[in-house]
Amino acid sequence: MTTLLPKPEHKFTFGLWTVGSVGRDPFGSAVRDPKTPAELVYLLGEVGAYGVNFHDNDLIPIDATPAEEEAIKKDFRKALADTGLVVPMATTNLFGDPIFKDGAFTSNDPKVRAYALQKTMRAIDLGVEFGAKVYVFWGGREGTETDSSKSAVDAIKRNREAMNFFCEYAIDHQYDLKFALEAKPNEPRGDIYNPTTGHMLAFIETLDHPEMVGVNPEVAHEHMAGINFMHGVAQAWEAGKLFHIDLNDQYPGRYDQDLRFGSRDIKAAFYLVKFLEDVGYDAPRHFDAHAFRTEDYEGVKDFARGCMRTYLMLKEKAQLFNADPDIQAILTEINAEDPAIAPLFGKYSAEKANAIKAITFDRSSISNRGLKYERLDQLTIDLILGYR
Ligand code: GLT
Ligand code: MN
Ligand code: MN
Repeated sequence: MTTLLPKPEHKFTFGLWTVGSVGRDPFGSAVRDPKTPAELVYLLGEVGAYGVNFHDNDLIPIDATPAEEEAIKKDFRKALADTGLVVPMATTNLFGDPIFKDGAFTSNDPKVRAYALQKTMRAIDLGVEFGAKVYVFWGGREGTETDSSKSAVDAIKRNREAMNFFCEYAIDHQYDLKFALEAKPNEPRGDIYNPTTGHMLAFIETLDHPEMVGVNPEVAHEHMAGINFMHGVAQAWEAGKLFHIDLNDQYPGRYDQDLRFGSRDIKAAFYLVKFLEDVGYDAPRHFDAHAFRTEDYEGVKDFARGCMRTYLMLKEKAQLFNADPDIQAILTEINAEDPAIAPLFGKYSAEKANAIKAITFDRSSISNRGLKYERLDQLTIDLILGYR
């Protein structure tokens, strides 16, 4: 057993907006007093996080004067130096200000689209100034309530044009920066364009510089849509596009809950952690979640510690799974190759095609075989619950 203490190599990060959430929701006002960005960095240092991420306006309020901006940056920089925290990721707030009520890059109003370009370029500069290597795009307002209002095809084209613009901007400034697109099906808009990680992966291939752009999948966003999150993550990984990840939890079919990681669907969280650890995912593990509205800042620390602790417990469980003789025996059995058939797979040839066509398959003997998945699944449950 390890101590389950977070270490820098785990790359556990939190957004300023996560531990900094004051608990506002559509029905109620703040329940916690706001903390400054520097204070939040000290809080994260205390719980053992590796890094902190921000939206431009989490750090610098949208109407800050240049003098205020400098003072905030100075305090923030000092807090980073004091705690050793780094800033691996940054992003733009393109959803909070009323100007973005009908979207940013996809707005019908060219002035809004130009302002979104300006705000994002400035925010990229700010992120790079603090060392960010990944830049996230979450288009929370890029959508509609009524599809009478916008062309869905124009929206794709406008989004593409914006992403191509930022890729060239980063190249032009010789920034060591990759972009990560984050999908969400709805909320705050009635519907959001590119609603899943799969949509984003397809969109990326249409860009001028697809090699600079990957995804930032979020557990809650795919669970809202009832989708198996780990499958989307695996698709992104296999495509070389898993640049970042937002870990939290969510009951399907509900509002965006951003629950503590692993607190709702522990089995899904187990398969996710096992996947990330098995493949050797090495980018930040970002907890994009917030504490219950019932909590004070001690509760916020409990929340942050809990996210990391659950991840580390599940990582241990994944190691146990990989070393468990009963589980591994079943996996070996169900993954066995057939030496007579193996040479027929792979790249097409006329000979292989003819050979496959000529085989007589005994469908009933093949399908009569029990696959032992019930036993395998129960062994997994036993393991997760600590009975193995
Ligand atoms: C917002 C959203 C998150 C995004 C953040 C990045 S902001 O909290 O719910 O999922 O990752 O813009
Ligand atoms: Mn997110
Ligand atoms: Mn979310």
